[in-house]
Amino acid sequence: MKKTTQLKNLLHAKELAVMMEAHNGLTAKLVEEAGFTSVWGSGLSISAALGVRDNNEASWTQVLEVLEFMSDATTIPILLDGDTGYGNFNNVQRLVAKLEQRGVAGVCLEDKLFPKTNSFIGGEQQPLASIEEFKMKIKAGKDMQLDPDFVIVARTEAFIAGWGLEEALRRAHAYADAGADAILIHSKAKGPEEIFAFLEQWKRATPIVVVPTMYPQVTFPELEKRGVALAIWANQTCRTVVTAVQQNLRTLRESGTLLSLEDKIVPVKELFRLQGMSDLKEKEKLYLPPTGETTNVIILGATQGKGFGKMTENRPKMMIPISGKVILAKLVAAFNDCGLKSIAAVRGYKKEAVNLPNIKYFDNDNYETSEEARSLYAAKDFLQGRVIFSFGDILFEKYILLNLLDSRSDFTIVVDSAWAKNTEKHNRTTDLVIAEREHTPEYREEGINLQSIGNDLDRKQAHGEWIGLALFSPKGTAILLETLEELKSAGTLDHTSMSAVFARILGKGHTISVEYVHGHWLDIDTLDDVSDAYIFEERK
Ligand code: SPV
Ligand code: MG
Repeated sequence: MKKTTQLKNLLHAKELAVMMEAHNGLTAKLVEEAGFTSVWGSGLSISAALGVRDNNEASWTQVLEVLEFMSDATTIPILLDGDTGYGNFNNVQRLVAKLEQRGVAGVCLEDKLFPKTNSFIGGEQQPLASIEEFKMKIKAGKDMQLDPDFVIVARTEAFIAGWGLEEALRRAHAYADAGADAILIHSKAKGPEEIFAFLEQWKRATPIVVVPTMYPQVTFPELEKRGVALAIWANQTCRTVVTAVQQNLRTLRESGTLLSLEDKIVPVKELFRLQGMSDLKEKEKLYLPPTGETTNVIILGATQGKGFGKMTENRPKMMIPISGKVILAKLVAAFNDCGLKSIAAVRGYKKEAVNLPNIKYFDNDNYETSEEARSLYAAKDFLQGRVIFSFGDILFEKYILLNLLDSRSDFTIVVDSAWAKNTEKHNRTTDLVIAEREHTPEYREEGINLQSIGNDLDRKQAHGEWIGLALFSPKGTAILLETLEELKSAGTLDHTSMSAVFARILGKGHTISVEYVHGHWLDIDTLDDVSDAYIFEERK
């Protein structure tokens, strides 16, 4: 039900309704959670919470901002204490329009003069607005509202200003005549008698609202029996906050330890709950691409590498420095740069030399007699959820990783189509790829799947080379793990390369997507590659 309609219904229900004060989004939410059915946007409390006086020191748009947070945080209606309407009829019209836009269900306007002062401060000196002028303010507000259920409460301060019952009634009638949806009759007397006297005389259908701050002893049945529609508990939330903060801060100052408060204050997670974090978590699942922390990266770097001479005497290939940073550190930085923080490296040769921080390590101690599948299997605890697989001896441009992370396939491998032109590399053993089609500028529109992969394919037919980067969806990772387990049971895990693992996955009928690149990466297989890598890195 619309908030305006809810408020209107509360005013016209048979039972007395109670409206509870709030002064920001959090307290408005707490009011709703406590079971109240409407919120009083108290001028006193909102200004107190802003650290200013209840004298229109906060501008009306500043109040509006607070109201907007309160309205967003709640599903129950809010009645704003709109003071005098912050000006004349024109200001009231603008106020009503803005409140409607922000989902505030109604406004209460009082017959004092701008800038007002709180009713409990020197009340008798407070001048009242002329009845005629105030009536037209009410009418201007009513004429402005678009939603017929938006509520305008007219509040008379006749008792507050010391004018007595007759003036209070005269004003109440005039405001009801002007179209007010309810009359708030305010009093600062220590007992409810003058309010009761007013109620005795009020015979009209226009509902009556009271604020029993100064006569808190009055009971519900007493008010209900006399026909009050709504009682506003106008400032007790704010006073509760002040009491609790004063007490707890004193305790903290005196004890000097946070422990003195731990059992007296809500846990941080209660704040998260009130902020609706669970809702955001649900939406993240719906709208966020599954990147970042949920993707595990596994870097294979168990081998020494051949032909690097002294360079790999005391460290494996992935620890060779290239322009001031070892290859593994460069890889980690590249993954971090794309939001990937959960990174593992598989070590083997000279594993003690592999000691970069913030990486999880797995070891393949049989690195001398085993191949890539064995190393990957060593990291099987990391084969969970979405996984990026990377060789430990490659460098690549960031966009390659970003494009790979965008893939929605269960298996995606990055294939370099520039390989076909790089005749120098034709003499090396590489993981050749035959895809459905060659690399064309349009290939992304339809996507291309892998047909075969291996280092024994016909070079003339090959569309490119697998660069050693791959992405597995959570389902893909599960299939990968199952495939590795099968190889283990068959006793062939030690002698299986990664390309052979992909070939096996293909053989099971799964589809592997090809993400083409044309250069912009390199692998480090020889000493020449190391100097190429310097140039590659300097150019980046
Ligand atoms: C407020 O809460 O700001 C009010 C009610 O206007 S009272 O303080 O009782 O005047
Ligand atoms: Mg007020």
